[in-house]
Amino acid sequence: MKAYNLVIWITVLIVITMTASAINVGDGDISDWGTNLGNLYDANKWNLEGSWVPKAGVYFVVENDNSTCQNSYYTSPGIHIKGAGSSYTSWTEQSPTGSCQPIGGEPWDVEALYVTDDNNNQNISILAIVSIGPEGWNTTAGKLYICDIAIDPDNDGTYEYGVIIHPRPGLQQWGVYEVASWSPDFQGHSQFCYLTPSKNDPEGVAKGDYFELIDGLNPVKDPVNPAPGKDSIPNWAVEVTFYKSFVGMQGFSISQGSNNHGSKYYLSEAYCGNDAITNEVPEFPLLLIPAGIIVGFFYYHQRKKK
Ligand SMILES: [Ca+2]
Ligand SMILES: [Ca+2]
Ligand SMILES: [Ca+2]
Ligand SMILES: [Ca+2]
Repeated sequence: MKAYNLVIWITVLIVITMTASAINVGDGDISDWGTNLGNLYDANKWNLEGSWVPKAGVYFVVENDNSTCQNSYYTSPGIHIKGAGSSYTSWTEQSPTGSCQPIGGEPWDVEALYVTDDNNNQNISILAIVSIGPEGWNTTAGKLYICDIAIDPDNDGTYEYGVIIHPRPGLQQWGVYEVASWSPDFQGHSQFCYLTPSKNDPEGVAKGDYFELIDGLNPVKDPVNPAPGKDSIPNWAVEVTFYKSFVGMQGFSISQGSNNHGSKYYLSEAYCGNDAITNEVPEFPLLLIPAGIIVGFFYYHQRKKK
Protein backbone atom coordinates (compact mmCIF):
# COMPACT_ATOMS: atom_id res chain seq x y z
CA MET A 1 0.00 0.00 0.00
CA LYS A 2 2.92 2.32 0.67
CA ALA A 3 4.07 1.90 -2.91
CA TYR A 4 0.56 2.73 -4.10
CA ASN A 5 0.53 5.96 -2.07
CA LEU A 6 3.88 6.96 -3.47
CA VAL A 7 2.63 6.42 -7.01
CA ILE A 8 -0.31 8.73 -6.30
CA TRP A 9 2.10 11.34 -4.96
CA ILE A 10 4.34 11.08 -8.01
CA THR A 11 1.29 11.42 -10.28
CA VAL A 12 0.10 14.51 -8.39
CA LEU A 13 3.56 16.07 -8.64
CA ILE A 14 3.72 15.37 -12.38
CA VAL A 15 0.32 16.99 -12.94
CA ILE A 16 1.42 20.04 -10.91
CA THR A 17 4.65 20.46 -12.88
CA MET A 18 2.91 19.97 -16.23
CA THR A 19 0.17 22.53 -15.84
CA ALA A 20 0.89 26.12 -16.72
CA SER A 21 -0.94 28.92 -14.99
CA ALA A 22 -2.95 31.33 -17.09
CA ILE A 23 -1.29 33.75 -19.48
CA ASN A 24 -2.29 37.37 -19.17
CA VAL A 25 -2.69 38.96 -22.61
CA GLY A 26 -3.00 42.72 -22.78
CA ASP A 27 -0.68 43.50 -19.88
CA GLY A 28 2.19 44.61 -22.15
CA ASP A 29 4.43 42.11 -20.39
CA ILE A 30 5.85 38.69 -21.28
CA SER A 31 7.22 37.71 -17.87
CA ASP A 32 3.94 35.82 -17.23
CA TRP A 33 5.39 33.21 -19.63
CA GLY A 34 8.18 32.56 -17.13
CA THR A 35 10.32 34.75 -14.95
CA ASN A 36 13.34 34.17 -17.21
CA LEU A 37 11.55 35.87 -20.09
CA GLY A 38 11.53 39.09 -18.07
CA ASN A 39 15.26 39.15 -18.90
CA LEU A 40 14.39 39.96 -22.51
CA TYR A 41 13.61 43.51 -21.36
CA ASP A 42 17.18 43.83 -20.13
CA ALA A 43 19.84 44.98 -22.62
CA ASN A 44 22.51 43.01 -20.77
CA LYS A 45 20.56 39.74 -20.62
CA TRP A 46 18.92 39.66 -24.05
CA ASN A 47 21.62 37.42 -25.51
CA LEU A 48 21.76 34.82 -22.72
CA GLU A 49 20.32 31.39 -23.50
CA GLY A 50 18.56 31.17 -20.13
CA SER A 51 16.72 34.43 -20.78
CA TRP A 52 14.58 32.65 -23.39
CA VAL A 53 13.56 29.67 -21.22
CA PRO A 54 9.86 29.73 -20.17
CA LYS A 55 7.98 28.18 -17.27
CA ALA A 56 6.71 24.59 -17.13
CA GLY A 57 4.00 23.69 -19.62
CA VAL A 58 5.20 26.15 -22.28
CA TYR A 59 6.53 24.63 -25.52
CA PHE A 60 8.99 26.82 -27.36
CA VAL A 61 11.48 27.25 -30.17
CA VAL A 62 14.01 30.10 -30.36
CA GLU A 63 15.80 30.97 -33.59
CA ASN A 64 17.26 34.35 -32.70
CA ASP A 65 19.96 35.59 -35.10
CA ASN A 66 21.92 33.32 -37.39
CA SER A 67 23.29 29.94 -36.30
CA THR A 68 24.48 28.68 -39.71
CA CYS A 69 26.80 31.44 -40.89
CA GLN A 70 28.08 34.75 -39.64
CA ASN A 71 28.10 37.84 -41.86
CA SER A 72 28.00 41.61 -41.55
CA TYR A 73 24.56 41.40 -39.95
CA TYR A 74 25.38 38.62 -37.50
CA THR A 75 28.76 38.28 -35.88
CA SER A 76 27.56 35.83 -33.21
CA PRO A 77 25.32 32.78 -33.64
CA GLY A 78 22.64 34.06 -31.27
CA ILE A 79 20.27 31.68 -29.46
CA HIS A 80 18.92 28.47 -31.02
CA ILE A 81 17.09 26.17 -28.62
CA LYS A 82 13.77 24.32 -28.42
CA GLY A 83 11.94 22.36 -25.77
CA ALA A 84 9.27 22.53 -23.08
CA GLY A 85 9.70 24.53 -19.89
CA SER A 86 13.19 24.16 -18.46
CA SER A 87 13.82 21.03 -20.55
CA TYR A 88 15.35 21.99 -23.89
CA THR A 89 18.03 21.17 -26.44
CA SER A 90 20.14 23.20 -28.82
CA TRP A 91 18.91 23.38 -32.35
CA THR A 92 20.38 24.16 -35.77
CA GLU A 93 18.15 26.44 -37.80
CA GLN A 94 17.16 25.15 -41.24
CA SER A 95 17.69 27.32 -44.32
CA PRO A 96 15.30 26.45 -47.15
CA THR A 97 17.10 28.70 -49.66
CA GLY A 98 20.62 27.73 -48.61
CA SER A 99 21.34 31.38 -47.76
CA CYS A 100 22.16 32.80 -44.37
CA GLN A 101 18.89 33.62 -42.81
CA PRO A 102 17.19 35.83 -42.06
CA ILE A 103 18.17 37.33 -45.40
CA GLY A 104 18.68 41.07 -44.94
CA GLY A 105 19.50 40.73 -41.26
CA GLU A 106 17.68 41.63 -38.11
CA PRO A 107 14.70 43.48 -39.64
CA TRP A 108 13.52 40.11 -41.01
CA ASP A 109 14.22 37.94 -38.01
CA VAL A 110 11.48 35.89 -36.40
CA GLU A 111 13.06 35.18 -33.02
CA ALA A 112 10.87 32.84 -31.03
CA LEU A 113 7.51 31.10 -30.80
CA TYR A 114 5.97 29.94 -27.49
CA VAL A 115 2.74 27.92 -27.08
CA THR A 116 0.86 26.79 -23.99
CA ASP A 117 -2.62 25.95 -22.76
CA ASP A 118 -4.37 26.62 -19.48
CA ASN A 119 -5.19 24.38 -16.50
CA ASN A 120 -8.85 24.04 -17.46
CA ASN A 121 -8.09 23.05 -21.04
CA GLN A 122 -10.04 26.03 -22.39
CA ASN A 123 -7.48 28.29 -24.10
CA ILE A 124 -4.42 28.18 -26.28
CA SER A 125 -1.95 31.04 -25.81
CA ILE A 126 0.83 31.96 -28.24
CA LEU A 127 3.75 34.34 -27.83
CA ALA A 128 5.89 35.34 -30.81
CA ILE A 129 9.03 37.50 -30.61
CA VAL A 130 9.58 39.24 -33.95
CA SER A 131 11.53 42.13 -35.49
CA ILE A 132 8.80 43.80 -37.52
CA GLY A 133 6.56 46.07 -35.49
CA PRO A 134 2.84 46.64 -35.87
CA GLU A 135 3.47 49.62 -38.19
CA GLY A 136 5.05 47.31 -40.73
CA TRP A 137 8.21 47.86 -42.72
CA ASN A 138 8.69 49.85 -45.94
CA THR A 139 10.28 47.88 -48.78
CA THR A 140 10.46 48.09 -52.55
CA ALA A 141 7.58 45.60 -52.55
CA GLY A 142 5.48 48.00 -50.46
CA LYS A 143 4.71 48.00 -46.77
CA LEU A 144 5.12 44.55 -45.30
CA TYR A 145 4.11 42.94 -42.05
CA ILE A 146 4.82 39.64 -40.39
CA CYS A 147 2.54 36.87 -41.65
CA ASP A 148 -0.50 35.33 -39.99
CA ILE A 149 -0.01 32.68 -37.31
CA ALA A 150 -0.68 29.28 -38.93
CA ILE A 151 -2.19 26.51 -36.77
CA ASP A 152 -2.23 22.78 -37.50
CA PRO A 153 -4.44 21.26 -34.76
CA ASP A 154 -3.80 17.62 -35.77
CA ASN A 155 -0.10 17.97 -36.68
CA ASP A 156 -0.52 16.49 -40.18
CA GLY A 157 1.33 19.30 -41.99
CA THR A 158 -1.83 21.10 -43.18
CA TYR A 159 -2.53 24.38 -41.37
CA GLU A 160 -6.32 24.47 -41.16
CA TYR A 161 -6.58 27.63 -39.04
CA GLY A 162 -4.85 30.98 -38.75
CA VAL A 163 -4.79 34.06 -36.54
CA ILE A 164 -4.75 37.48 -38.25
CA ILE A 165 -2.19 39.74 -36.61
CA HIS A 166 -2.63 42.70 -39.00
CA PRO A 167 -6.07 43.61 -40.33
CA ARG A 168 -6.56 43.32 -44.09
CA PRO A 169 -9.64 44.23 -46.16
CA GLY A 170 -12.49 42.00 -45.02
CA LEU A 171 -10.45 40.39 -42.26
CA GLN A 172 -10.55 41.20 -38.59
CA GLN A 173 -7.44 41.77 -36.52
CA TRP A 174 -7.00 38.90 -34.05
CA GLY A 175 -9.70 36.93 -35.88
CA VAL A 176 -9.17 33.16 -35.78
CA TYR A 177 -10.18 31.92 -39.23
CA GLU A 178 -10.70 28.56 -40.81
CA VAL A 179 -8.38 28.52 -43.81
CA ALA A 180 -9.25 27.84 -47.45
CA SER A 181 -5.71 28.47 -48.71
CA TRP A 182 -2.39 30.10 -47.84
CA SER A 183 -0.47 32.61 -49.96
CA PRO A 184 3.33 32.34 -49.92
CA ASP A 185 5.48 35.27 -48.88
CA PHE A 186 6.58 37.79 -51.52
CA GLN A 187 9.67 35.82 -52.51
CA GLY A 188 7.94 32.47 -52.44
CA HIS A 189 10.10 30.98 -49.71
CA SER A 190 7.52 30.57 -46.98
CA GLN A 191 4.49 28.48 -47.88
CA PHE A 192 2.18 29.75 -45.18
CA CYS A 193 2.11 33.52 -45.01
CA TYR A 194 -1.28 35.14 -45.59
CA LEU A 195 -4.44 33.11 -45.19
CA THR A 196 -7.58 33.20 -47.30
CA PRO A 197 -10.53 32.24 -45.09
CA SER A 198 -13.00 29.51 -45.99
CA LYS A 199 -15.87 31.77 -45.00
CA ASN A 200 -16.39 35.45 -44.19
CA ASP A 201 -16.79 35.21 -40.44
CA PRO A 202 -14.00 34.14 -38.12
CA GLU A 203 -14.46 31.15 -35.83
CA GLY A 204 -13.92 33.66 -33.05
CA VAL A 205 -11.74 36.58 -32.09
CA ALA A 206 -8.62 36.09 -30.00
CA LYS A 207 -7.45 38.51 -27.36
CA GLY A 208 -4.26 39.95 -28.82
CA ASP A 209 -1.51 42.40 -27.96
CA TYR A 210 1.48 43.67 -29.97
CA PHE A 211 4.06 45.66 -28.02
CA GLU A 212 7.70 46.63 -28.07
CA LEU A 213 10.45 44.98 -26.07
CA ILE A 214 13.63 46.78 -25.14
CA ASP A 215 16.30 45.54 -27.49
CA GLY A 216 20.01 45.59 -27.13
CA LEU A 217 22.30 48.54 -26.88
CA ASN A 218 20.94 51.06 -29.31
CA PRO A 219 17.25 50.70 -30.10
CA VAL A 220 16.17 52.57 -33.21
CA LYS A 221 12.50 53.40 -33.07
CA ASP A 222 12.09 54.32 -36.73
CA PRO A 223 10.92 51.22 -38.58
CA VAL A 224 11.22 52.90 -41.99
CA ASN A 225 14.94 53.58 -42.03
CA PRO A 226 16.67 51.22 -39.66
CA ALA A 227 20.35 50.78 -39.22
CA PRO A 228 21.29 47.17 -40.00
CA GLY A 229 22.66 45.09 -37.17
CA LYS A 230 21.17 42.97 -34.47
CA ASP A 231 21.37 45.53 -31.70
CA SER A 232 19.90 48.44 -33.59
CA ILE A 233 16.43 47.10 -34.36
CA PRO A 234 13.63 47.10 -31.82
CA ASN A 235 11.99 43.77 -31.10
CA TRP A 236 8.32 43.13 -30.55
CA ALA A 237 6.09 40.70 -28.73
CA VAL A 238 2.88 39.33 -30.21
CA GLU A 239 0.75 37.77 -27.46
CA VAL A 240 -2.57 36.06 -28.23
CA THR A 241 -5.02 33.79 -26.44
CA PHE A 242 -8.16 32.14 -27.83
CA TYR A 243 -10.62 29.35 -27.11
CA LYS A 244 -9.65 25.87 -28.25
CA SER A 245 -13.12 25.50 -29.74
CA PHE A 246 -12.12 28.09 -32.41
CA VAL A 247 -9.61 25.61 -33.87
CA GLY A 248 -11.39 22.29 -33.27
CA MET A 249 -9.40 21.42 -30.16
CA GLN A 250 -12.13 21.64 -27.55
CA GLY A 251 -11.33 19.19 -24.74
CA PHE A 252 -7.87 18.38 -26.08
CA SER A 253 -4.51 19.49 -24.73
CA ILE A 254 -2.01 20.97 -27.19
CA SER A 255 0.12 17.82 -26.79
CA GLN A 256 -2.89 15.68 -27.70
CA GLY A 257 -3.98 17.85 -30.60
CA SER A 258 -7.36 17.17 -32.20
CA ASN A 259 -6.24 13.72 -33.37
CA ASN A 260 -3.90 12.58 -30.59
CA HIS A 261 -0.82 13.44 -32.68
CA GLY A 262 0.10 16.78 -31.10
CA SER A 263 -0.34 20.18 -32.75
CA LYS A 264 1.82 22.61 -34.71
CA TYR A 265 2.21 26.42 -34.95
CA TYR A 266 4.06 28.37 -37.64
CA LEU A 267 5.01 31.99 -38.19
CA SER A 268 7.01 33.68 -40.95
CA GLU A 269 7.90 37.23 -41.79
CA ALA A 270 6.56 38.39 -45.11
CA TYR A 271 9.43 39.35 -47.40
CA CYS A 272 12.68 37.41 -47.38
CA GLY A 273 10.41 34.68 -46.27
CA ASN A 274 12.76 31.84 -45.41
CA ASP A 275 12.86 32.99 -41.83
CA ALA A 276 9.91 30.95 -40.71
CA ILE A 277 9.68 29.37 -37.30
CA THR A 278 7.77 26.18 -36.43
CA ASN A 279 6.74 25.14 -32.95
CA GLU A 280 5.71 21.50 -32.95
CA VAL A 281 4.10 20.17 -29.77
CA PRO A 282 4.71 16.42 -29.86
CA GLU A 283 2.17 13.94 -28.64
CA PHE A 284 2.36 13.43 -24.84
CA PRO A 285 6.09 14.15 -24.64
CA LEU A 286 6.12 15.10 -20.98
CA LEU A 287 4.07 12.11 -19.92
CA LEU A 288 6.31 9.46 -21.47
CA ILE A 289 9.20 9.49 -19.02
CA PRO A 290 7.16 9.92 -15.80
CA ALA A 291 4.73 7.20 -16.98
CA GLY A 292 7.75 4.94 -17.51
CA ILE A 293 8.89 5.68 -13.98
CA ILE A 294 5.46 4.79 -12.57
CA VAL A 295 5.26 1.53 -14.55
CA GLY A 296 8.80 0.67 -13.46
CA PHE A 297 7.92 1.44 -9.85
CA PHE A 298 4.89 -0.87 -9.94
CA TYR A 299 6.95 -3.59 -11.58
CA TYR A 300 9.67 -3.26 -8.92
CA HIS A 301 7.21 -3.53 -6.03
CA GLN A 302 5.26 -6.38 -7.60
CA ARG A 303 8.52 -8.32 -7.88
CA LYS A 304 9.47 -7.40 -4.34
CA LYS A 305 6.18 -8.85 -3.03
CA LYS A 306 6.94 -12.17 -4.72
CA1 LIG B 1 1.47 38.86 -20.75
CA1 LIG C 1 17.37 38.63 -33.81
CA1 LIG D 1 15.01 33.68 -36.74
CA1 LIG E 1 -3.79 19.75 -40.01
